[in-house]
Amino acid sequence: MKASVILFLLLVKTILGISKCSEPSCHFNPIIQIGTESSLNTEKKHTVTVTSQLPVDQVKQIFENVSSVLLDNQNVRFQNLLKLLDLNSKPTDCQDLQLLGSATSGVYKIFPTGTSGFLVRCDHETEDGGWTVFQRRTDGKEDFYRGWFDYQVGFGNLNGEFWLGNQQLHMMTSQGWYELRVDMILINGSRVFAKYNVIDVKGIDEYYRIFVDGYSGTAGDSLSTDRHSGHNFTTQDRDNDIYEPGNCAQMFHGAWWYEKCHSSNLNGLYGSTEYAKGLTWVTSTGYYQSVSGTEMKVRRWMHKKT
Ligand SMILES: [Ca+2]
Repeated sequence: MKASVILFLLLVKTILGISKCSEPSCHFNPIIQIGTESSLNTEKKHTVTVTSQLPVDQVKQIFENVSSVLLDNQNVRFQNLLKLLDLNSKPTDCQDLQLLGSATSGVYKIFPTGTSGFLVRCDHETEDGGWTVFQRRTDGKEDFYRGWFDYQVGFGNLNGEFWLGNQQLHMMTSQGWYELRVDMILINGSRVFAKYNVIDVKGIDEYYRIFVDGYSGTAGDSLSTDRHSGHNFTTQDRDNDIYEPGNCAQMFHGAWWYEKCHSSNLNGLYGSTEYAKGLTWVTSTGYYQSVSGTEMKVRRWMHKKT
């Protein structure tokens, strides 16, 4: 599988001849296929096929039709896709690292577009690997009841419990098209997951608002509903939710994309069985139980190719 992926990229790179092309409007004749087997929503498929002799602007136009919620940062996303085809460029996420030969889960440095690089945890085991992990709870040792700045820049230990940082999550998910996977361990020890075909996290000016869509999995959907998708990030010291009488983060001991207030709260109080304060994922735990472990991770669609 991995060998075929690299062969494919080399083939595309050769066909594209990117390094020989210096004109901004130069033509190329690629066959780029990006996508997943499943649909973005019930109407629209992810797969975008670009064939022969299309000018760059036309290719961009095709990408623009992929999803209305991902229209921001078109140019950055597109340029990044081209950069991915250059195997000598710096890895922009764990997907790149995997394509470059990394096979072991652990801590690595990545260089998303527009950043000088930062450390992340890569999961190369779950569902073919290539996942960049941005949240992890394992034992309750890290304090997750923190303020806006801590959630903006990240905290914790990449080998233990951590939040990577809203800014990092924004930079990563703006550079391409990403899917989201949430892995959870229930208190009875069983593992469940929720996967979403699309995740996009806006910048600080838009309060790190999240969009998620395209659920599949075993945990049930407690994130892409109206309660979370399209809502701002709120912390105990920064009330960006739409609950008028109060701050959802304060009420439920968390920090999350709250509406008024939540059906999931994975940055909540570890182990809590108080109403809606724990690490709840309502479709799996209800409001009076916590999950005992979580990992939230993203991966570029480029993973899926033929
Ligand atoms: Ca409020």
